[in-house]
Amino acid sequence: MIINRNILTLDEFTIQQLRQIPNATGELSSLLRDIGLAAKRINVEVNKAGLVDILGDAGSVNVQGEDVKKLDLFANTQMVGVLKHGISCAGVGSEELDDFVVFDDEISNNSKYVVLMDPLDGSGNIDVNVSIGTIFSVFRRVSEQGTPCTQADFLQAGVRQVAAGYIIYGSSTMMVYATRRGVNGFTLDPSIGEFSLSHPNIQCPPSGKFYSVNHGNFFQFSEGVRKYINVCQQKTVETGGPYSQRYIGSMVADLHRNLIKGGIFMYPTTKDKPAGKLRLLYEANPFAFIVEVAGGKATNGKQRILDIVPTEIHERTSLFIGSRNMMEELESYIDEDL
Ligand code: P6P
Repeated sequence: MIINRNILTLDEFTIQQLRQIPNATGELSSLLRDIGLAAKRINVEVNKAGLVDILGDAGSVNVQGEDVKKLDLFANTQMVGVLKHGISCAGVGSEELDDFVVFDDEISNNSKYVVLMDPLDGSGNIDVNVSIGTIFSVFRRVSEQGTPCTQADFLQAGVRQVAAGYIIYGSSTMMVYATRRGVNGFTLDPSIGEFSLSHPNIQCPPSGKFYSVNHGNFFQFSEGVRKYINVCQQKTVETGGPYSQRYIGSMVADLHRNLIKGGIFMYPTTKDKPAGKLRLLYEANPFAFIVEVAGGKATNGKQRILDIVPTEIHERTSLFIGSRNMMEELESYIDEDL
């Protein structure tokens, strides 16, 4: 097997991007490299889960009321650690932390950014070896540099993100991140221990053949959503199908597939979850940013995800996200609900 040594590593790529931006300080590049380091450490534990006592429940419940897995806590510790000890982040919000954390040291207080994250999404799938992921969202702080970050830094509309991304721990380990300059994917090359550029300038196909939804909730969905799902099931070659239903119950895996191949992912509100299940700040927002930069769309059924102004850090939302043409067909049915 010949490995192309001309492939850029994540570090080389972020520095190359940095050189193209006048007056750039390198803080964002440094932050992305920090996240890449945490991802490599998480990857080691995820890949050997089952062999060591890191599987299973940590014996606690998080603010979401969900059983915390040992790997959840490990991933959170790794992500908070690299960001706290870096030069680019003033504080973090995390699915695993009740409230946002202010790093409050001189270098952190002088940092430009704050980060929101789901350190290990889909952790319910860890014990059955299904792909899981880390999700992150980066905002430029609105509070004064030189002072501790504040809640306002974290409760910004998603349109103000400067970067967002995810790491998928799957058949290979990939880091995908977006800035306004584009979406790029990096595959971890075990031979050099570096994320290497494997998917430059990712574009979400305007149409696809995958629709992703938990059919177990079908009769809890609105009439418009049910109509659209029925349309998906009746697609033919002549009408852009046939479609396949693909839903693995791990958001990072489902959305990564649909981003690359085209498709639509739906997590509507249900009677059990009238505000939706997925979290706005560290699940919906980062993926909405990535998918929009790649040419797709993301809404809560009524408005663009990135326009929602959050009111609290663990706020939930419904989520419809994916290929532009599929989203627009969905919207024509949801509009009937309104
Ligand atoms: P359901 C995992 O728990 C998660 O947060 C997402 O990764 C995933 O898309 C969703 O929940 C699955 O939820 O209710 O279909 O099992």
